[in-house]
Amino acid sequence: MSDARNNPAPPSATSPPRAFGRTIVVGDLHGCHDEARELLSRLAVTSSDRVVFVGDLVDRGPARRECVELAMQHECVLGNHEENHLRQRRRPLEKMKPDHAATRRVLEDVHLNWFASLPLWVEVPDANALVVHAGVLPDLPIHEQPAHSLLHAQCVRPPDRKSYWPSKAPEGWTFWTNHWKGPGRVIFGHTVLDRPLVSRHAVGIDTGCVHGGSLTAVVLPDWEIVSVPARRDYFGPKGSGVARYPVMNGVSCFS
Ligand SMILES: [Mn+2]
Repeated sequence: MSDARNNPAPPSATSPPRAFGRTIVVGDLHGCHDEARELLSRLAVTSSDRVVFVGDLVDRGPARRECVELAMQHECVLGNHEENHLRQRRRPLEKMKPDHAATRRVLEDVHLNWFASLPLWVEVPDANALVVHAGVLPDLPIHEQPAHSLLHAQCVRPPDRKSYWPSKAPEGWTFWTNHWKGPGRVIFGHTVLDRPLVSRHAVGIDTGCVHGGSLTAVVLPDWEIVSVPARRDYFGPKGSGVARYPVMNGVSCFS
């Protein structure tokens, strides 16, 4: 799958040189606006901080438009849920999944146009970090990564470019973080984890807020992890009725 959005990288994909200030990367919101406000408030975000959302702002949770409008004030990478809304942009509401139609009813053109402008990755050179929605394949520079991998990567078997859900992965396919050796430490969401995954070359921060888990951020350049608990389970738990699969370093995901 080719995608011109990041080729060449848009100006927003690379941070301006900055002598001080943090970069705060925030996990999948899925409409969890109360928790997002609480997290940014706890971090005492100021205008000298850079805030980057990992995508999947919408669907499932209670305040989808508010999450989009919050992210529009900062930076965001495209998530597979935003991409899905772009692909369904001209589909009549009655032909969409009810949850997706509910999102579309609260969004306007300005929001979808903003989705269409989102980069597939953001670089934070000062911290040698890359922000993507889902993951990357090993041995490919970021600008050669397939858009499908950036949006969906979970269990892979390089050099094959396919990816499987952990629950559907054949023998020998393992979570992408086991394969990626840099360059750069990749911050990602998309896969709901039972706790943040912190490894040498990857940091996973989707801790399933909309499923009653928590909303997690990683604060650069110190790589500090900060989470706030979900106020409730908005969509149904990942973990009951779905199985838990080991990902890496003792961290499991729900799939
Ligand atoms: Mn996702």
